[in-house]
Amino acid sequence: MAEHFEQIRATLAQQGTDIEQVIAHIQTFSIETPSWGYGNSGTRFKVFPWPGAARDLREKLADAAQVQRVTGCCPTVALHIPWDQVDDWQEIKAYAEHLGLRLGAVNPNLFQDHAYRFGSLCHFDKGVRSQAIAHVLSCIEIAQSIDSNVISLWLADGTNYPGQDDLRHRRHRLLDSLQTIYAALPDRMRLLIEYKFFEPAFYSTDLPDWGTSLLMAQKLGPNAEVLVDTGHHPQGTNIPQIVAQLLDEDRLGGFHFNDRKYADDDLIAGSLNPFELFCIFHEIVGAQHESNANAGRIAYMIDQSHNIEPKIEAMIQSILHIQTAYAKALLVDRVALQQAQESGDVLGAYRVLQAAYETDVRPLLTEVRVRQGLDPDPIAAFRSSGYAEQVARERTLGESVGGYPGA
Ligand code: LRH
Ligand code: MN
Ligand code: MN
Repeated sequence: MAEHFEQIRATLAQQGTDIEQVIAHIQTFSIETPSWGYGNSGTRFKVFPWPGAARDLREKLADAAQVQRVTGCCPTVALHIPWDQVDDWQEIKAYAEHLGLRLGAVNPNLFQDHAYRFGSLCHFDKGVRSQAIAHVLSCIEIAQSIDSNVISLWLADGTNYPGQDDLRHRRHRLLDSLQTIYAALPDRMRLLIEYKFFEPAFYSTDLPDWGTSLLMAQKLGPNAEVLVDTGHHPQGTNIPQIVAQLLDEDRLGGFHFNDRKYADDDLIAGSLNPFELFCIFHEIVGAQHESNANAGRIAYMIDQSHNIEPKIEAMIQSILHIQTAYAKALLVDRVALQQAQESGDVLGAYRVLQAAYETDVRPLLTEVRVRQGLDPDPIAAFRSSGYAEQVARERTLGESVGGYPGA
């Protein structure tokens, strides 16, 4: 291990990079986990209850604290309202802090009320639009009261059949609703607009792609940005290029990481396509090198709902994959890359990237963890803690409060 670490140090030194800089970047990199990833949820076919899965927000936070304990890089937890509806937010905030956590992005739920059959912010009925707007405004208030400065907005709005509704009118309603929401946004708060190309609507989706989200964000103002959920693109979409474009437009708000093979499968981030994840981080690190301001304020979040996997371990595994992808991107020899690019050396440039991707960064991440007083193997640390067995004994098997679907 030590020998491998020295090898990485030497390779970086040859590139003119001090390994301490790389370590410092990894140490300051944090990822937000979602409250809804800790409760029982599944597919629309079946929810298989996990023994000991969290049943309410306090238990979800307790589980998130375990993820933070073994990884050291997940200090915040995203909320979904009303899945996480509580009476006293100050009490929950204090509880989170007692666990060493902070409350993160607030996600308004605009898809599970009966009123939303034909949409929420785009609905033809002004009354429904007002209900949806009022819900987002109440989420802004919650965010303010818990010192969170991110609202992540995702709509299930769309149509199932051509002609079902007027697509341009829906767009006008969307913009109008978003403008009302944006006007209520406090200065320091950001509105992250998430897109998804299909599901649950199967003919048109009102926010289907990054371009539409970007247009909306640009019309709203500087505090509106785009949220890239990695599971929300058609097959073959070049997500790293979307990331590059958004960084260049100063509108990359954040990520919902997860992996998928077919559609919005919400699998462990980096489990199926780790190279794509690496390429995403390569774009971000490249922008960081050029002091792109946007690259420094990206909200890195996970959005996964596990059905058959152990939920806490799946979350930790995702973190490890994301950290690995970032660490590898930090190793890219940018000088050599630029030289190869500018001399038309197609394969040479590719091989620079490949050299970083193929580096075993485990010794580097071990070093980072040991310096933070963590176990080099967070999954093993979690397993040996006995926490999973303890909560399986203490928490009775049951449906979680909130979750998706089966909530
Ligand atoms: C929609 C989505 C969105 C929701 C979350 C539960 O597919 O990605 O972010 O809020 O899942
Ligand atoms: Mn998402
Ligand atoms: Mn999704």
